[in-house]
Amino acid sequence: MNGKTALITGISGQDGSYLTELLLSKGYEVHGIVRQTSSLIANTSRLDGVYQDPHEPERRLFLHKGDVTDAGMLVNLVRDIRPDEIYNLASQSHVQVSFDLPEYTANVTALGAIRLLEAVRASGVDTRIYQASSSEMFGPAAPPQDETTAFHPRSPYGVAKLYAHWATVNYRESYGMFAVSGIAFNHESPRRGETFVTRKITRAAARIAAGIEKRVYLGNLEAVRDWGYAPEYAEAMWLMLQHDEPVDYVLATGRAATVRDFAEAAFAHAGLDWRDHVEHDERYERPAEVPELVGDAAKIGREIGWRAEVGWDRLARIMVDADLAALADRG
Ligand code: NAP
Ligand code: G4F
Repeated sequence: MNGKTALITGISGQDGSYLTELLLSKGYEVHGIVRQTSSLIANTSRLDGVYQDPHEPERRLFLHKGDVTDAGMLVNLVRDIRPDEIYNLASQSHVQVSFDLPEYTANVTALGAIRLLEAVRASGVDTRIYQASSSEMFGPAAPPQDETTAFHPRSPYGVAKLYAHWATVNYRESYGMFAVSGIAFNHESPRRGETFVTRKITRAAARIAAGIEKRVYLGNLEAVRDWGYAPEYAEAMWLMLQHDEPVDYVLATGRAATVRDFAEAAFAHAGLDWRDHVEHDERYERPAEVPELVGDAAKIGREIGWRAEVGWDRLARIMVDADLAALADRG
C-alpha cells in the first residue's frame, strides 16, 4: 500500500484496464466507475486479471456503478472516495460512431469532463486530474504535431475532445487545479476494441489464418497513424500526475504508417498476403478524414523522461500473436 487513492472513469476500457494494473502494482487503492448494461452488471472482462471479490478483506480495487452523464453521482463519489488522483478516461471513443451519435458523443466525451471537474470543485477535494485528450483534435494539421500545433478537429468526437481539453486548461487557470491533458496519439493492444482498425485487422488475420474467415472489409487504406502500445501510455498518464507542475503533453511514438502498411505487416506475421484478403467497403469511409497523425513527444521526453519504446510494426506482431493465441485457447 502506498496510501494513495485513485479514481478512474472508463476503467473497463483498454487504457483503464492497463492503468488499473499499473496503479495496483504501485500500491494504490483503485476505484473505477462502470456502466450497467441490460445483460451484465458491468462490462469488466478487461479487468478479469485483477478483479477482487467484494468479500476480500485486503481488497484494493473497488468498482462503482455510474456514468459520467450523471453529475450528482460524480459529486457523491468524489466526496466519498476523496481520491488523490482522478483519471478521466470515459468516452464514446470511436470516431466513426461519433458521426452517427454526435449529441451523445458530446454529452459523454465533452460534458462528462466538465461534470467531473465541477464534481471536484463542488466536493472541495484536493486531487490531481488527468484528462484523456486526443490527437484527433489536430485534424488536418501538418505533421509532426506537438503541443504548439493549432487544433482543427474533423469529427464530432474531435470537437467533443477539444471542449474537454479546453475545460481542463480553464479549470487549471481559473481555480488553480492540478488538471492536465495527455494529448495521446493512437495506442493499441490486444485489449483494443474490435472495431478500431488495428484490432479489426489483427483479429481478421488470425481468424483467416485459422480458416474461420476469408476476408476483411476496410475503408481508407491511405490514412497515416502513429500507433503506440497502450501499456506504455498508461505509464505516461501516471507520470504526468507525479510531475511537480501541471503541464499538458503530447504522447506519441514519432513513427507512423498507413493502414495499408499495418495490414501488410499483420497479415505477413500470420503467414498471409494481405492483398488476398482485404477488400474495400465505403461504409468504413468517414465524412471527413484525418489524413496524417504523427506526434512529436520530445517535450515529455525532456521534462519527464517518458518515451514510447514499441513502434507500430512490433505492435502489429504483438496483437497478431495475441489474437492467434486466443483462438488456440478456444480450441
Ligand atoms: P475505450 O476502450 O473505448 O474505453 C472507453 C471507456 O469509457 C470504457 O470503459 C467505457 O465503458 C467508458 N464509457 C463510455 N461511456 C461512458 C459513460 N457515459 N460513463 C462512464 N463511462 C463510459 O477507450 P480507450 O482506448 O481505453 O481510451 C481511453 C480514453 O483515451 C478515451 O477517453 C479515449 O477517447 C481517449 N483516447 C484514446 C486513444 C487511443 O488511441 N486509445 C487516443 C487518444 C485518446 P464501457 O466498457 O461500458 O463501454
Ligand atoms: O482505428 P481507428 O478507428 O482510429 P482513429 O479514428 O484514428 O481514432 C482513434 O485514435 C484517436 C487518436 O488519434 C483516439 F482519440 C480515438 O479515440 C481512437 O482511439 O481508425 C484509424 C484510421 C482512420 O483513418 C480510419 O479512416 O483507419 C481508417 N480505417 C480504414 N478502414 C478504418 C477502417 N477505421 C476503422 N475503425 N475501421 C475500418 O474498417
